[in-house]
Amino acid sequence: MKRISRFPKAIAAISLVALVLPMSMYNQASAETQTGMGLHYLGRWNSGSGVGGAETSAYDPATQRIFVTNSATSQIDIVDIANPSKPKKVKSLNLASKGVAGIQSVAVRDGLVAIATSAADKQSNGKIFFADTNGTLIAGATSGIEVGSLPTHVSFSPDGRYVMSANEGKPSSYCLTAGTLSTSTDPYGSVSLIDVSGSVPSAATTINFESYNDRAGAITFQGGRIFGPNATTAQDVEPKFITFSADSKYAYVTLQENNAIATVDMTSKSISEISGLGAKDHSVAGKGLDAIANGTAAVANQNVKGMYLPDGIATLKGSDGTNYVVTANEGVSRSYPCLLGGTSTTAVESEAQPISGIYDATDSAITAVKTAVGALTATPFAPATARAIQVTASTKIKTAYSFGSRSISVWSPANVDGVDTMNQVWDSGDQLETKTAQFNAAGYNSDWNTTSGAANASDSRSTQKGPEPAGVVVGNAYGMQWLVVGMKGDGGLALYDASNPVAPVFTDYINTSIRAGNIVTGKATATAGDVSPKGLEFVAPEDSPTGSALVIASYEQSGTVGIYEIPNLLPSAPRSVKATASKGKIALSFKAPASPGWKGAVTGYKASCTSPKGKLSKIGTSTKLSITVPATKRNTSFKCTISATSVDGYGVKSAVISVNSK
Ligand SMILES: [Ca+2]
Ligand SMILES: [Ca+2]
Repeated sequence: MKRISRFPKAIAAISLVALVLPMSMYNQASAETQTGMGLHYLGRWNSGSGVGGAETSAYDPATQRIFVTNSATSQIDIVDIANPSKPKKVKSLNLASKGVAGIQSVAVRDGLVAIATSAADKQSNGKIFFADTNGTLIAGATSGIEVGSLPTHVSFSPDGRYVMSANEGKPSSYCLTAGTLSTSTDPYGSVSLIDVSGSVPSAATTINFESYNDRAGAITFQGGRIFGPNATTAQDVEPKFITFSADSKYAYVTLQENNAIATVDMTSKSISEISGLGAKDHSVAGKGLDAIANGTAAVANQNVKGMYLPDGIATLKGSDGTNYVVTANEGVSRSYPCLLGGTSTTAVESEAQPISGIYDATDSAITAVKTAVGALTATPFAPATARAIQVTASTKIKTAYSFGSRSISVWSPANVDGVDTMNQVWDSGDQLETKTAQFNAAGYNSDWNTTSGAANASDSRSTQKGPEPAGVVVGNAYGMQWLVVGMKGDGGLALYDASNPVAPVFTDYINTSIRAGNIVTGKATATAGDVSPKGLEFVAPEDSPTGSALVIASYEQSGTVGIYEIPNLLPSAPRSVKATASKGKIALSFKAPASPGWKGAVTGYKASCTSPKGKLSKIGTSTKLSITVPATKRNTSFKCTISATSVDGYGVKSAVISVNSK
């Protein structure tokens, strides 16, 4: 297990400064120990299924159980995490007998578990199943509720009224039937709303994007992408992941392949906005990338544009109440028969092409890019070429648009403008790739080989999506807003303090992969640890079995769930302080703080008493401290401050007492 705090050892000395900081101060500096205010590994649950055995999890505070999608076996595994260091499986709910051939997502709220499933025919409509927290299907809805094609994410609205699914509607190919792209070949993308305010969930309202069919050009112009050959906008959009405004009035849904975010007006049950995201300019300082798989980690500026193509999305709240969304800009490319104009219904044609294979040799600028980073994959489709043309295997590009931006971005979403460009307020730039290079050199930009089960070579994914940030989750704890990013192509999690959402601060990184392990032959014992994080869940302290915030990460390649704690290092003050002054001593006694921080420990206590002759101090670990005082007159007044200091030295809280000498 690798675990890295956010600052180098040289800064450790600064932690002493915290002793004189104001009460309850949170200081960004941290010692390099496993005691900082960051992500601390608590435990792991192993599905035993390996790849696909644990893609996403939902936590129920009432039962302290997690519900884990096991798409390898078409079941939900119910796991007790009352002791997060030793998760134990309670039971499974297997849905194979219901015609389910894939489980994509799960959510839980107030005792109701919602499960997003697909049938063997991925183009047919999927179903949402509902169960109680013991894994019993809800009577009256045991056959599931039909939603759109391939529900890939399911979520409750914050007010608890709706369960919403994002239905990707992925094509099986772009091959034509009688001259057209049939909706049985490329189904509509959609979102479905199920009102769960009644006792038994009833039918879904499925909302498609037909009203945007005449706006494919506008969406592309505004930085989105509608590019499946012969597909209408309604067919081409692929809703992927949902987040809601805090007031439940709007949902924001990533359209991953389309490089866009759709706004759903929950009141009118309509799509009120599609916002294109544009592309990141990797030639700008601070926004570089490592586009060369040469075994060396080196982030550099290149004349390449990175399409954001986000998967995960979460809502951030500004201190003034402003609503923002944050996206994990994973990147995705299409690979289907007939994509590049072929007619074979079985030969897969891929959008992702090395720049060296599609650059226009008559253009000096792209030729220079090819010389620099020719193996980096890019698209021959829009925005590299005109949207309306038929792209073929011989289509050439003059600008390189690569997949994903290797970053997270914060956006200010619009709600009712029709088609627009999303307003970006912050991007992590090259920070994720730079930090993973620093903290995970051995596993840098690499995932695991799902056939051999072994880790791929470091730097091997640099020509594709690099660290591949795919999931993001936001939660509140200790008066702060936290943001966690899961990186599929790195294996690690990054923690940001996002209390100011327009300027999140990198705070910690953790990676619990084991490079020598194997995700195929070692899957029963999780020899590879946790590989390729996908679903992320944040558990607030008030809902947590430990009393501290938890992050629950589901790992799609290892089929494991990792549980991490963000400890509260902001201790409360020492309690029941007593002081007596006599015989040249001040004797102080007190009880330990009620919430002393990580693992119930504080580094120790510092008592300082001021007298007419100056300040006297004592540092100790005992709840009884004795301070020798110089000879003083009777009835000299001392004012004593007893401070409890957190284990990493930057959380301090104090109690004050006055005492007169006898
Ligand atoms: Ca579709
Ligand atoms: Ca490299």
